[in-house]
Amino acid sequence: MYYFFILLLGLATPCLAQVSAGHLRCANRVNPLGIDDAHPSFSWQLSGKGHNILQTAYEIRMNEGFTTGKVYSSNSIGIRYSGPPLAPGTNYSWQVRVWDNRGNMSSWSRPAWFQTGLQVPGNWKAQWIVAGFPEDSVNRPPPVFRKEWMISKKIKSATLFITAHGLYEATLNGQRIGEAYFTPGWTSYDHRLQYQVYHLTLKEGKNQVQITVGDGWWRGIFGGAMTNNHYGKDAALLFQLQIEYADGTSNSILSDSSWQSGAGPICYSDLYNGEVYDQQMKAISWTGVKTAAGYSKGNLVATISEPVTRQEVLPPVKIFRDPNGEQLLDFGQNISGWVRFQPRGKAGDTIAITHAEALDKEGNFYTGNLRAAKARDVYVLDGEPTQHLEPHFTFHGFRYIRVEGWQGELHPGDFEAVALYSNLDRTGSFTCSNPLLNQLQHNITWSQNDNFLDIPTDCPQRSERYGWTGDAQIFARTASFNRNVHSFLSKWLKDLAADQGSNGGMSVIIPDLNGHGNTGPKKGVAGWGDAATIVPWTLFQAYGDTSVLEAQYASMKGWVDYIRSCVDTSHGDYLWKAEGYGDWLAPDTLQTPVPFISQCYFAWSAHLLALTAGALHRMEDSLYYTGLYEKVRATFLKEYIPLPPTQTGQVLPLYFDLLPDSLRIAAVEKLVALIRTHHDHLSTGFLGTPYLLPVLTRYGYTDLAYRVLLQETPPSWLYPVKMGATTIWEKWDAITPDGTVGDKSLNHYAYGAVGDWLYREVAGIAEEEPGYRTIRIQPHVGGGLQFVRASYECPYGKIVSEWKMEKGRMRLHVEIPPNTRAVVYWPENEAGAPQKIGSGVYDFWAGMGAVKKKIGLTNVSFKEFIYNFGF
Ligand code: RAM
Repeated sequence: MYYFFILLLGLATPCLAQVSAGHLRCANRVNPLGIDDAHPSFSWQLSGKGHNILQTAYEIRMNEGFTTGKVYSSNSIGIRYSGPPLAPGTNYSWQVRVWDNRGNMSSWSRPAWFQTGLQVPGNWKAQWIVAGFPEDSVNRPPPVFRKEWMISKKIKSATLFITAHGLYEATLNGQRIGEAYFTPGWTSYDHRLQYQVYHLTLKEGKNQVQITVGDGWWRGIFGGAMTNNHYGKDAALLFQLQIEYADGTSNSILSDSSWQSGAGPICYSDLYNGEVYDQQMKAISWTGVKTAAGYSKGNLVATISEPVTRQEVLPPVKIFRDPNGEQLLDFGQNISGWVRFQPRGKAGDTIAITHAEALDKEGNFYTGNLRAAKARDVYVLDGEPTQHLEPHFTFHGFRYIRVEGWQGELHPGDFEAVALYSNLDRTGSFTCSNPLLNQLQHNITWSQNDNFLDIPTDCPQRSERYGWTGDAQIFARTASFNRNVHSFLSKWLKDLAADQGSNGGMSVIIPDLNGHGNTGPKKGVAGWGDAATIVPWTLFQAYGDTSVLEAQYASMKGWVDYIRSCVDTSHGDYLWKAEGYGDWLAPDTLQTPVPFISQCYFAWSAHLLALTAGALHRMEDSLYYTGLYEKVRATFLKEYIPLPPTQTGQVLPLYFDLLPDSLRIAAVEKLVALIRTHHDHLSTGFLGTPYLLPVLTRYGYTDLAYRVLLQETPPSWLYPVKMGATTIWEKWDAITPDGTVGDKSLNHYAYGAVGDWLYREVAGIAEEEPGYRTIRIQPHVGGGLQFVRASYECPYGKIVSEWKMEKGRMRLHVEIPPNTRAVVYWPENEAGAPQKIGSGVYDFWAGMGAVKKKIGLTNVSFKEFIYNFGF
């Protein structure tokens, strides 16, 4: 039994101090460059002393003279710009002030700014250029493009708009431009090629830019078949620099036929195999360039997500020789990125660095799970005292490296592993009294880091690294706790929509590497294609942003209509029998039938679409898809009762609420029995795993959920932890107890989807309505945990939920940010009412009498959880 209290924060404490507005975001980012949205969104957070701060009004003003005037609204996130049309390539600064519920007015916030992009293809004056020299068709060294020019006036500002077919790295007067790597990123290039915007510091006199364009996803070797030229044959550059002078004049430096090109010191580069770099190549022999008038500018779009940047830099924890005598370094953490090192050797020495995730059973360097990826960077040294070396247009998933060709001793200080991934704000933290669970959380966050390299990938090491849709949809909820994935996943969803088939069908990977040119019909796989509905819905829950739903609506609808179109309804049934991957990698010999899974997802997607239509006030659609959902569900009940006797066979219908009350109890009991026959172990694969513990908790079996979570023998989450994993494995026993490393990835975030349960149910932080305007705090004690500390930076600010056991009682500590409310549920409290302490900080003490009680099924209706969004 749970009591709940609604903290109506608008009521209680008297006015103590001024309110202020800070943490300004435009389009979810800090001072973004290159905004092409005509109505970018503004968000801010309130702060102030004392309890119960709510916003009652706001005013936004811009340097251009635009002001919203005082708007009576409690909204502080996602406010759309509503002023006069924004000009291209222009810097706008903005400020906000707010009024609170005690009549306080804040002062104007510190200014924030954003710079608009080029907005329309017609504003691109630059021309696409390609190398003018005959290319070595085997190695295809990335071309270097060069332009020099003089400046004789005082410069006011210089703004660069740049993109490439391939991956570019640009320097201005020898200095790298910007901190972004793997630009322009990977998108559905035919429809959406991103450009980036940089503010440059030019000098009076001679200026020079050099841009190297690597093969990347555009034309490099990529995909299981190790073929190249997926999007085109040439590496090409588009460069437009707008210079404003102090005297009010301006001019542009544009990529055109006046540029030069040459082969540079990077002799070879691709994402899987690695890079070859010749330090001895000192001077580039320059020739002209060719313009490529036929290359499109119609697909150019502004970049909405955060760039990939350098993140952690790790020193080696061990330098050693393996039993085979190979020279190895261990960096102690499985990462995505590369190794930066101080070369030592003489002219002509060749150093090769190969990357691996693991050592084999005998302790030897193991690359058997990389498939065709060579993951090898090769450097030919010039023998001169020199700076550090590192690759440019490749990345590797690794913890260990093998060094070949090194003369003499290796010094730990000469090597470091550089993690590279999308620079998303860290939003969540979770720690508890169980070190193994803390390591699990560590592994989840690292698999997220390593696989959020511009797109959400399945794995970062082998010759795959695709945006597998199934993996992304099951992990999205967890991902949104750990980091701010709002823009990152919104960007990927745009590619999902762009690559969707004309019939709404979907490739299982996005961007659709193999079928990107296909504008006709495509097929679809349950649990994978459903990323089209589940990911937007997940973002809506986390960020309260209906614009994601709006932007994806056609795609969501397209997907559900696609499934509907596969169904033969002539006998009144709505049965989707699609084949697919099923409960991928489920360890049980008895597998959950794929058509059953398809039917579950058909219902779930129809249901989420109906809710989405409701949230967007499309009432006709809402009714239609609710009706469709009911029919799909009715067919499900007709066809699939009794449920397949697997854990996933119970979990999906329970989580998706496909069963009438009369069948739920039996399904829950069956699930419990199936777990018991597996000696309190899970037996679920990719699709069943994320919902297993949430279902157990929902139906009052939190104790059992903890037991399953805390198992240390496979299949379990903690078995890899006990085996020394530093990331989440693709398969429960990717390394078997005798130390045999199979052919599976050791860095797949899918099973890390349990992270959602850790935040939501163990720490008890959840959205009571989308975007956390109302927060639910409902921790679940168990598993012998003595304390849990979690925090989550929601759009309004920081939420904290911490609990600890003290002398048989539970102390719950809660903090919630201004402009939110919370509903706090906690175990029956013998001690009475909660106490408030400090600003937005609350402490509760609960007697533990009720903790072990099962929640009656009637108290926990699915509808409460899913429909209770307040609209
Ligand atoms: C594997 C991928 C991915 C999974 C698919 C079905 O090759 O690694 O994780 O979604 O297959």
